[in-house]
Amino acid sequence: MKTEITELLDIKYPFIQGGMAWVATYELAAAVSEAGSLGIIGSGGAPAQWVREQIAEVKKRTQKPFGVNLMLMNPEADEIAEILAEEKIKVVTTGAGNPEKYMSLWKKAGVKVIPVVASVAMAKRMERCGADAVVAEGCESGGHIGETTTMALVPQVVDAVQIPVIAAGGIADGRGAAAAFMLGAKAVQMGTRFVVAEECPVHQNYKDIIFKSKDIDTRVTGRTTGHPVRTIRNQQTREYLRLEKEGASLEELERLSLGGLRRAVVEGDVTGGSVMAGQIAGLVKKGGTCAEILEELESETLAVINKTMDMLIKMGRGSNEEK
Ligand code: TUI
Repeated sequence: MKTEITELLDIKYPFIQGGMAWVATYELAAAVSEAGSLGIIGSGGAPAQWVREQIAEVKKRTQKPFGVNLMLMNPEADEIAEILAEEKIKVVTTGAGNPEKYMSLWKKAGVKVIPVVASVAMAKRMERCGADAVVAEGCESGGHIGETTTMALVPQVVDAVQIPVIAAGGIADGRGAAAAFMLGAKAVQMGTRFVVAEECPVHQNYKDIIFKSKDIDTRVTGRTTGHPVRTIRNQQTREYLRLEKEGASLEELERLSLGGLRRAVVEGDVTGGSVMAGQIAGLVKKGGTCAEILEELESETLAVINKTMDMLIKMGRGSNEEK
């Protein structure tokens, strides 16, 4: 499935893995890259030294391209940005902010830069400052989100920029991927689908909650603080939303959520922790290795596109009839 993105990144599949905080460690990133896609280490709020070690571990395990996501609210973002340039990381994605100030540093080091954006304005700005592509991430995604859905955001971003657009948010199978291609995306980024991959080292409780979740099981906390975050609903989200409704202070809310993601991912505390996952979690019912996930995504996507071509022929609008 050659697209502008598979060519740009020198990968086999147009399905890349989201750089999820705490979740996307070297084990997952190396497995996804080795299987033929782009694995991405998620820096989240981790210290710079941790990021350096993770890069070394991926390099030990694969010769294939991989990426690092820089979460821009990380207090050590400046230092991590330097490391990414020093290590000549093939692809850097960014999240939760504007990476403009690092752009020339990365471009000089030959790093391909793919900011994650949640609006047309940010996509245009990123194109102007030299981004190689953008990930247009709809609010169906897990974790830190914007306002607009994938269905509405992707075609608007596609129309607004010349660089290739990668769709993200609410996609976990071939139907979603085919739909994203119909909207003009040149690849798809997935998070929740890769959380349950065999090679992904999150606590089994985290994977089990995803398998058990239904369509209506995610909640968005933090809308009042300006940092909306989507997670699977649990005791933590109930308590947070109750406090938010009562007008609790920022400090009180932060105290509640601090370390919640680590508690869920590492300790398996899926009731009091923060189980970040997208709205598509309800569709994710099996794990599999990264290689199996990618092969299945490819065959499903091609089957959907083929079915669409059959549909056109039945409608009397197949390419042969039109000639
Ligand atoms: O970054 C994400 N998703 C994330 S980051 C994260 S780490 C975290 N942990 C605990 C609490 C909060 C966060 C978990 N999930 N997705 C990419 C993304 N970026 N979504 C939305 C944006 C975004 C938002 C605003 C990008 C740019 C932007 O620009 C604001 C500005 O500076 O104008």
